[in-house]
Amino acid sequence: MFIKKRPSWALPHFAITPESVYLNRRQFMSGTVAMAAGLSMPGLLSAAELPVQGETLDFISMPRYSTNEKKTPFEDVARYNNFYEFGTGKDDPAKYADEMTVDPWSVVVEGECERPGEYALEELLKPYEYQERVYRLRCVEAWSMVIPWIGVPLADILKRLRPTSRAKYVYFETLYDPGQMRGQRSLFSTIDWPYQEGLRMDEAMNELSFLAVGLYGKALPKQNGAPIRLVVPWKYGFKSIKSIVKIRFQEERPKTTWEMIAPQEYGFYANVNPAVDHPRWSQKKERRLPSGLFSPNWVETVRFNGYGEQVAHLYKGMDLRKYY
Ligand SMILES: Nc1nc2c(c(=O)[nH]1)N[C@H]1C(S)=C(S)[C@@H](COP(=O)(O)O)O[C@H]1N2
Ligand SMILES: [Mo]
Repeated sequence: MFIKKRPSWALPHFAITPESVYLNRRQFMSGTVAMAAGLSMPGLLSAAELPVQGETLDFISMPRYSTNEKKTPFEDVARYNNFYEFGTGKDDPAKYADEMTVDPWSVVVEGECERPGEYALEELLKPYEYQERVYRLRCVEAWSMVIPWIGVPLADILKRLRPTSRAKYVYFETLYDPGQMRGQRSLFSTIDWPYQEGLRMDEAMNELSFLAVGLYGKALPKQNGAPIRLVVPWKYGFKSIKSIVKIRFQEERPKTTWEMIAPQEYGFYANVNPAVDHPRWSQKKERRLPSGLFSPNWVETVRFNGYGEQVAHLYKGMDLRKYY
């Protein structure tokens, strides 16, 4: 069991209860309402849970944000990964991510906001009820999965940190610890660690942007970015940065890992777009996992990965060939 200490920088969480938690408290008081609505009982307890490896999480499912497509089996989601901190092979993360410790975990918040500090993960998550959202994930390498994530909307957490008017972008950083991440010890690594990503503020505040702490009803497997990772389903998978230890609000557009490695191939925006091919391959189709040699399961790639209704307005007037 986690022992809660309340450090001086911690927020008084009662001051910032979001509407959803408030509603759940009310439903908790009249349990029948919660039961009738099919909500997990009792919302209040699940709100403070720290995702613990291998343990199940309470959540409310969000059909409004979920696709009905066939889910990619857990075995594929947890065994076919990109997490270069543990090696470049697809099966390296599942083999070696266990060498990383995820409890305790804290996230440093800095830059243009009123509440900078170092937050224990459970402090950051405390006010919220977890949601389940079944999203498509489309990798720039032309494969895709359908994953039932568990987590909280990114906007809820960012708003609580009170970004100032100068905050135009938000930057994220993955853990840098070569002692625990063998890929960071590799002499052949092309990545200048730590892995870095970023979003424009309005992208980050979009209703689809999500911080996942679990999948398939349990805490995130380490290879999927435990204990907390970003999920931006309308963008290529590399934007969905794993194992986050830093969030920074800033005025300038951040440099991001893949853009720094090969700017002509990977842009800052990285919106899924079948009309803009990767210089070395087509982006018109994708292999939907599970995919085998004899049944590759190719499907058409859709603009914004099928989330145009929610996000197309963010890019009005922008030439997405130029801002790829
Ligand atoms: N820190 C970090 N985050 C990362 C990566 C990585 O190598 N390191 N790979 C990205 C890429 S390319 C993809 S497709 C997704 C894959 O997420 P999954 O393994 O959970 O499916 O994670 C993204 N986040
Ligand atoms: Mo990817």
